[in-house]
Amino acid sequence: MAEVQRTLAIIKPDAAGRSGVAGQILTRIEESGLEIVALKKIRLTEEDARGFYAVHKERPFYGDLVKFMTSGPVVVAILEGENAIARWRDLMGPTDSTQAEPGTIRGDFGTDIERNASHGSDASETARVETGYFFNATEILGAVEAT
Ligand code: 3AN
Repeated sequence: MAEVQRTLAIIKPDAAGRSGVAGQILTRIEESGLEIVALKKIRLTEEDARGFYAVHKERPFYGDLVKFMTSGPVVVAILEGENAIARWRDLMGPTDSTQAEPGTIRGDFGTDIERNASHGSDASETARVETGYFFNATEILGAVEAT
């Protein structure tokens, strides 16, 4: 049986700032069978964004990425289901929106590699760190019983 996982989803400012788009993305998540077990709309501070993307701090795009991620509200969510990490990444499509097929979130709502509409954790350990970065246990459905 496939492992039940949790993964962090972020609807980035390019998508969360467009009327109706966050709702469409949340609908796609629910229609895919993934369960939204935590959800909030927030505006990241520079410190939030720098910390979240700390693994990329030596990369040339880091400054621009932090600027973009703080440019407007984001919607952050925890998704749960069997193989949730890979399933959410499949729904999003590849990091570079110009390479993403129509029908994927990045293909339909992203622009390029930076303005790519959404984020998803890439592995179990990053999912654990990333979900904990934005949510405490009392904000996650079932988390208290699950731990
Ligand atoms: P993903 O979010 O698909 O796992 P990562 O972890 O490689 O992709 O990159 C994190 C974020 O950094 C991406 N979502 C994207 O917004 C940004 N990024 C990655 N590579 C580039 C790049 N070459 N130029 C600009 N932004 C980039």
